[in-house]
Amino acid sequence: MQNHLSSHAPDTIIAIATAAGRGGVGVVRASGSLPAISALMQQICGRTLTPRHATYGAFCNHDASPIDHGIALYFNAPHSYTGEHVLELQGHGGPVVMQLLLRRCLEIGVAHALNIRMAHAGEFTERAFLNDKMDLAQAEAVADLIEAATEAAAKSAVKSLSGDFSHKINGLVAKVVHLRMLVEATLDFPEEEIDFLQKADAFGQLEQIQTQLGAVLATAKQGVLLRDGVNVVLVGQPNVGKSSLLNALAGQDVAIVTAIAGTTRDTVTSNVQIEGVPLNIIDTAGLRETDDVVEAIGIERTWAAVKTADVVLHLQDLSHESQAQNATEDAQLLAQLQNQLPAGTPVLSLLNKVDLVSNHTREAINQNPNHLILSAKTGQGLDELRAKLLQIVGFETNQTDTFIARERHLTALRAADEHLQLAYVHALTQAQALDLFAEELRLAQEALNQITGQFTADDLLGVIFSSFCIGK
Ligand SMILES: Nc1nc2c(ncn2[C@@H]2O[C@H](COP(=O)(O)OP(=O)(O)OP(=O)(O)O)[C@@H](O)[C@H]2O)c(=O)[nH]1
Ligand SMILES: [Mg+2]
Repeated sequence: MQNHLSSHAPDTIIAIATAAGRGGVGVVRASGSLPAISALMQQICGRTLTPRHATYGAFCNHDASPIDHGIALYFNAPHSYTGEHVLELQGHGGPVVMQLLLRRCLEIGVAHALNIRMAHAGEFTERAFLNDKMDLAQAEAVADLIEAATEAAAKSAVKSLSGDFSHKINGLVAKVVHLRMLVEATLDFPEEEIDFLQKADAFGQLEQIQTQLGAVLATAKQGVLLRDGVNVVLVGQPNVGKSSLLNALAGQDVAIVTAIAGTTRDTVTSNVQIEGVPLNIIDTAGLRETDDVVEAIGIERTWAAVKTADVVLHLQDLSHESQAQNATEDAQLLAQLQNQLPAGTPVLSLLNKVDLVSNHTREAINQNPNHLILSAKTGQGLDELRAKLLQIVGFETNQTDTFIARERHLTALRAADEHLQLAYVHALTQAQALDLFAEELRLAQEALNQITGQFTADDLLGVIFSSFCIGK
């Protein structure tokens, strides 16, 4: 890893590693220098611990009275999570006991001038990254595993954490480096360059890298969906069945449903998953002209929710008595939606309450492929809706080798892809542009390296690790 170690703080950091609140076990973790960790062992456990052995005993206060009894674990550098000397005190999981242990550690730091301080969010993992215990994509996967909202997301995070994603990136980088060497060697012999490159199948190699990168990008997109989930916003006129649909998708009564138009005022969100993709389904107040102050505020909130949508579901009521009137209003609503939404946000038309209409009407609508017909009441059409949602967001089911990924990774992969394309253009169109070809390859390599953290600005590292929880 480059340059990061120089900024490595020598302080010893401590934190409660377990979640806030009460639990069977609570863990205080310390990582840092040998003198500091040794002092903590001596002062709290009363002895020097054998590395990687569990030792049961009292955790003592300054007057030797026990704060708690528990298991102490010492990991000597570099054989620890952070690569530094690490001490873990596993006590009873109460907030006060944990605070007392933490305070004791800080006291020992002050008494022995040992620079022991509270850890920042993600600082243990940041040190693991700085000490080459893991690369940046793996470090990010630690946070993503902890945050995973579905089983599929957790499985993908473990894959990234085990290095699957990094391995693919490193494989690509190795191929780019090989090609760069070839091209740069050729730069010194301009008269033979094209011939030489052709013999070495430089273009074949480039195409192969592009294909491989395309496959990684496709998998990474799936990984981003699993990590970030999708915001699905339900909109429509009052009474069309938005809240009923939310309840049907959630499998429980989260929103109030009545036959009174204007029932929903606040937006109501429910988290559901389809094939492991986390979805936030957001029910909103029905859209119409109103003099009611509360309803008007609700409608403002609907428009605010619409702006956060990855997908909008525009619900319409098939059973409306005055179809013509409602069709006009729905057409206006759709125009308004398209006005408010960022370009490209998909809007799916749903015709609800199909259970109330005649076979004849149903068949007529079935001919129109732009609508999904369903009944929030009977559940008819819900499976089609789920499948359609996955299709719209681009999730492919039955993918077993998905690793978790972030928008940042997609940006880097796309940048690498663009540089490879430019490299191709330079090499193909102008024989004398081989230095540009080489330069684009270098830039592609740099973009790929951002994913694993070989070339990552310190401020970006700050952003990444500060989103972790404290103690990790
Ligand atoms: N028969 C039938 N009735 C439905 C269906 N979906 C909703 N309803 C009924 O339509 C009425 C309105 O449903 P809601 O889910 O409250 O409608 P909404 O769009 O949330 O309405 P607002 O909150 O007022 O905007 C209720 O009486 C529901 O039971 C359906 O598929 N079939
Ligand atoms: Mg409602």
